[in-house]
Amino acid sequence: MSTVRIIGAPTDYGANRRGVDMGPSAIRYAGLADQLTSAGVDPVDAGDLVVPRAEERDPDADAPSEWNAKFLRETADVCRRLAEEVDETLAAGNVPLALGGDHSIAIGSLVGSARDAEIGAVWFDAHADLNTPSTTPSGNVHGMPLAAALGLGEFADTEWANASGLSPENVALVGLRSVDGAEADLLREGDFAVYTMSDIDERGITAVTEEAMATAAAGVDGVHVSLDLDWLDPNEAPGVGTPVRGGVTYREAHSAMEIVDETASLRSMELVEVNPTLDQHNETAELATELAASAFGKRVI
Ligand code: 6HN
Ligand code: MN
Ligand code: MN
Ligand code: MN
Repeated sequence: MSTVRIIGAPTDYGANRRGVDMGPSAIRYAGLADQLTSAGVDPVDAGDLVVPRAEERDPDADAPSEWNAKFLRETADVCRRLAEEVDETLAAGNVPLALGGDHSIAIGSLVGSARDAEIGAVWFDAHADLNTPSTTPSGNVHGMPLAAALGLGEFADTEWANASGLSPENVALVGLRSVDGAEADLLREGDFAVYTMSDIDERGITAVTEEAMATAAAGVDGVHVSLDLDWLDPNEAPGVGTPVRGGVTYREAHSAMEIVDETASLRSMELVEVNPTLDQHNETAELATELAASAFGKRVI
């Protein structure tokens, strides 16, 4: 039985709306450990990284003056520690499951997962998260983690951000429906496998996810799955800071996670952007636990 090590990263640095730092608590409270147990894996909880509250910090401290990236110092600090935890978890033969927090923590997950290996990544998200400090419309680092981990733009020389074992040919983005101008250029010109909601409409979630996982897994040691809960339609997942209409349904999300499990290449995973202050009754966190269970092998019978 494989052991899944849960690592909380309760950040609230990357986005405009406060509350996403409560994600790890909400996801645990929604029954993550029981869900993972019912999936047939053994959950071990490493607790939360210690993360200073955003209000105690100056969002502009320490960033190079020409960089538009809020809380860069704090984000770097958390991501360095998360990378260490993820690397150690893998070195011990276990599977890391990081809980956000905002999506900026993916920089730490990817760097840690790719430290001693070649990896692929599948990005289940309404957004591409490929902005850089010079292209971002918001200055929010949760819109930049994939660019950071790939060392794009200003991140080329940022040691804590580059995931050396990850390259664009092994990156697939699934469910896109809100992409900024510079991100669209990158997606058109780059080597990424790109699946918008229109592709899912036309081809179905099964074919799209199978292809995304196969592309990410080709020739590498394993795949990191990044699940931003705003990937789902806001009717299913209202507790997210940047909801976008027209997302995947509950059933489509489960089908995709079942394919993640069937592909048998899952190396590391994260659940991000759950903001319980925007939920009625913790439903987005609950959904996150159910989807994690599907990704780790839970089936009806
Ligand atoms: N997320 N593209 C927008 C920005 O500000 O860069 C939104 C990013 C949302 C990021 O949901 O993880
Ligand atoms: Mn190592
Ligand atoms: Mn998103
Ligand atoms: Mn995201």
